Amino acid sequence: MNRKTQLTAVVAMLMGSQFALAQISPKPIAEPLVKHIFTADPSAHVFGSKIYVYPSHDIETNFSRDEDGGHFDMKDYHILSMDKVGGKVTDHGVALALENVPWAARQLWAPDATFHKGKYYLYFPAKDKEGIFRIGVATSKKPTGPFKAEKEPIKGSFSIDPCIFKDKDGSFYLYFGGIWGGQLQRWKTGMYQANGALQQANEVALCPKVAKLAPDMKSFVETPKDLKILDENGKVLLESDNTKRFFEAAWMHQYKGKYYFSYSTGNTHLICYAIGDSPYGPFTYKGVVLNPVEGWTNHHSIVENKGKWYLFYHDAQLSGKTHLRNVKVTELRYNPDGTIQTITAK
Ligand code: FUB
Repeated sequence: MNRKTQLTAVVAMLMGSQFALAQISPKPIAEPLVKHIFTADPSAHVFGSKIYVYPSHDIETNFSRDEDGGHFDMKDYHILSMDKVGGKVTDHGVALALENVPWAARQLWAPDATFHKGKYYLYFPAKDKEGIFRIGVATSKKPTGPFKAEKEPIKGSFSIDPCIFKDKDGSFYLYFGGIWGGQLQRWKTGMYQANGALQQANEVALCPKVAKLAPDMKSFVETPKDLKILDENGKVLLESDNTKRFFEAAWMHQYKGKYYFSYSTGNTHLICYAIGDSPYGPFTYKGVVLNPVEGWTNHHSIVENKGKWYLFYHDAQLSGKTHLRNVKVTELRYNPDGTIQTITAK
């Protein structure tokens, strides 16, 4: 074998090995829904005959990267719509801007939306003027806005990543919470404590929160409750179960009469899910919906349209930067026993 043939053989061997392919050219399974702006944290819903996506709108920022997520410095929301998955995606422009939220100072993070009695409701987290994350609500006659924000955040709300869920009896529940930059660890006592510490490895993991909404859709009827996630043996997850325990990005959906609570594990970058029999839980951990994507964060929503189920998610394909993400969609499949088939997106 001469030198040229030897070299060609080595390159061919490297390119042919799984390792080389994974390292050299990871190929994502889906393309960004839009490329003209950065978008993240997609909450998808079907209203009428269209799919609407309520994402965060990522932007470049002067804030440097920190453990509190200061580099996620979003200032408005844009809503996307499409007739079907794979169809043309429309960006409806600014639906709500930070400057029009009287109580908010910065960081419009992951939102969600719902429809009730002729109105659309947008739920969103932002830091108030004291630097504390609260959850606000804004309303519109149209799913694409413009939305008008309430003067104050929802009383008794805190932390981030609201998910609004309508149960079969017509009641609405708000799920929320996020650790680290999302400040959930500062609310362990029910009061805000600026120095609230993260859990130790042997302590019970922090729970996401759930509260039932009042008929006005702008207030809670109760103090937010812990949403318990148990392991296969009925034991509550510990902080050290960090490939299973909740970190942020709550989502709730129903499938064949069961409640599916899904969420990100944060620093282990998975979207996991747990199944329960009531909107309040308890939930039993079942597995992974989505393996880690490009970028630090992982965030998703699950929605049915025209007889198929879809996972909306994000990665950092366009920018390669964790705080400049792009939303995507792929089909999600259930096994006959109701478990979800794990998706690997890259
Ligand atoms: O987009 C800002 C934050 O990043 C979200 O609130 C988290 O879920 C993570 O995706």
